[in-house]
Amino acid sequence: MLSKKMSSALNKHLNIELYSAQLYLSMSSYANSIGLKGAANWFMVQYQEEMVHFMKFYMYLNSQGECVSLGPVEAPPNNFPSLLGMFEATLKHETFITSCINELSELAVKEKDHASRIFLQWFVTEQIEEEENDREIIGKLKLVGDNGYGLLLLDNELGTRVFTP
Ligand code: OFO
Repeated sequence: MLSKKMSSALNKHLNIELYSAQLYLSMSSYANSIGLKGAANWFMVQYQEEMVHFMKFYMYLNSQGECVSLGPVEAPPNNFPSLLGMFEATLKHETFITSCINELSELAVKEKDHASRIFLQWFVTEQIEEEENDREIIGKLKLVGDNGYGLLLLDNELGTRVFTP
């Protein structure tokens, strides 16, 4: 059984995962609207991953006998300065998510809630990968700069990402 504090913190984060999903769905649509089909695919896969994150919190809260409280979820932006700007915003958001997961983990330790601490472990590892992926793409985008051909090649690469649940 979860403490009130832990339950409410996990529930709050579940809604943040929903925001993450909507943010990347919005980015996918924006990328599509400016002809970057590969980036649109990359962000669509990211949206799918975020829905998995959301469902992990949902299932965990249910397994602890909690009734989740959904939304409201803030509307994400739907206009972005550039592909580089989108990935910089993605890294910034993921850094924020990492800090949320760290705070949840600290709370679990403080509450001696080992079940939640172990549940959150998966997300601690996941965030390393999320931030690493974003930094790698940002690095490539900076190398490409204004080179249209390079951007198209990179967009093709982003188009190869597949969702693996
Ligand atoms: Fe992007 O890791 Fe969940 O929110």
